[in-house]
Amino acid sequence: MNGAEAAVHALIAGGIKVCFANPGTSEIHLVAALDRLPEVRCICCLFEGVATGAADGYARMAGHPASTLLHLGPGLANSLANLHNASRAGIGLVNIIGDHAPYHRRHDPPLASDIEALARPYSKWLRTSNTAADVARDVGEAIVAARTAPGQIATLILPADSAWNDGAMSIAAPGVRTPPKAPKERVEGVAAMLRAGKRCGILLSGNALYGRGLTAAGRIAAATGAQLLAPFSFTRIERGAGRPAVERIPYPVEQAVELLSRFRCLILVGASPPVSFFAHPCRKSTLIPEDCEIADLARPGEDYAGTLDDLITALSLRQTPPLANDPKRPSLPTGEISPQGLATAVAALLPENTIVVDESITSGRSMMALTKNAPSHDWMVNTGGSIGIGMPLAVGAAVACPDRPVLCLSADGSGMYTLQALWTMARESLRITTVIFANRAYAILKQEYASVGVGPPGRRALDMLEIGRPDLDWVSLARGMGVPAARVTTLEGFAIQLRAGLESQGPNLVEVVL
Ligand SMILES: Cc1ncc(C[n+]2csc(CCOP(=O)(O)OP(=O)(O)O)c2C)c(N)n1
Repeated sequence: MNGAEAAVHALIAGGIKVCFANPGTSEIHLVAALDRLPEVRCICCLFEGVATGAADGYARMAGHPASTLLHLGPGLANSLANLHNASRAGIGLVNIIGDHAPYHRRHDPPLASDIEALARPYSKWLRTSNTAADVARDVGEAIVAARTAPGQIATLILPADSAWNDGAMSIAAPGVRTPPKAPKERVEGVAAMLRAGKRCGILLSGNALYGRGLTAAGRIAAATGAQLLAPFSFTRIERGAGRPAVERIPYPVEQAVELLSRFRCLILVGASPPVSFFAHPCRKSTLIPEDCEIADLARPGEDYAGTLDDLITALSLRQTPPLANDPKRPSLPTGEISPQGLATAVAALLPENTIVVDESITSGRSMMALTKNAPSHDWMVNTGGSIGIGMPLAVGAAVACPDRPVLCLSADGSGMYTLQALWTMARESLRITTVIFANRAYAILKQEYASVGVGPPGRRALDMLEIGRPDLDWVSLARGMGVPAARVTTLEGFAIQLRAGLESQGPNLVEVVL
């Protein structure tokens, strides 16, 4: 068996089912091995940032990692922005990158680069497999690392000769490290804090925002009056009717400070104390009031749901059900397009079980508030501030959950970074409705410009903050990649296209002209 075959056997043994790939010559032996071993589904992505973003979306919804397959340093470099987002969020991902055989690299061929140096800042685990005999063990260890809570990026560099040489071995299924629960003293300290009756917020992150963790947190909130909070950047929230209410810390600093000023103590579950995205000449970086006490309940890498269950025991809560949002649908809005009207239409039409991917930036600021009582659904957002993740995340989510509709809400500027994802949606017939908010501007940057006090933007500044002239034609862009598309200019038109899109079994796109 050659190293490439051993790598794929090890991926299969480790439960990796999907590989988001953009290979090159140095990865051809891996491509051939993947061709022979169909247990791993290979999904071609036309830009590496789509591959890493899709692997992120897949892991968020499937609960286990996917792999990527990238070509040398330049392929990795193209993927880094979304690898950054995944690394900020604690997403598990097995990142496989080919390299030249060392005897060839010594001649400094055109595509040679220091791949380890490029990968290091984003990889919690990083290794080059130097011989075919090492490959299976290294893939197994990469999978264990990727699955280590809360999830880690494990990068394996596979030189071409390690892939093509014989003498490789297979491995047994790699184990999974069970995350520890928080120590008893921490749980008891937090229980005492909650009993003291101070106004508490519980800031949840990672998998505490869905499944068992969220249910437990909802029970604690119902019994103690604490408020559940999510960071502005979260991986996935289960929300809507029947789910506990969780308030997301807003992006605008004034609004975040105002929300957090309500609390005298903040209990952290895998989260860090909230900070503003950017420094500002007249503002502090931290968002919580100075007299607010912070308590770490569970730290990243610990078992959030298990720790929250322990907190329930420490508080002697027996059968308190979680406080849940009531079901409520607004009626369909009519008339001129507005952010509020668009959010109302989404709330009126969102099918139960939809996965919403939200990179709508300024156009979607009302979306989460207005969909709070819609039938239960999942919501995912950008986790590292590097824009261009929405459509790739949607690809990964749709691959992980083929029976669920995916609604991808994307601002036009953000969408342009990784629009190649549309082609993968068409190629794989993914059930994704993409809504593009075409305001033809980097609207948030215009707001930031106004807020830093540098005066009104001149023509040259505006040319860097507006993206019209020429106006992007999203309908043609989508159709050109095999995705049916329509443009709407009224709320009635939006509702018709959105309903049709969400009912369809394949990809489609709606361009909303703002
Ligand atoms: C990779 C990357 N490049 C640049 C930026 C800086 N940036 C932040 S928001 C933004 C523009 C957002 O515009 P759009 O997505 O159209 O949303 P809008 O603000 O118009 O609602 C840019 C360029 C970034 N965050 N990430």
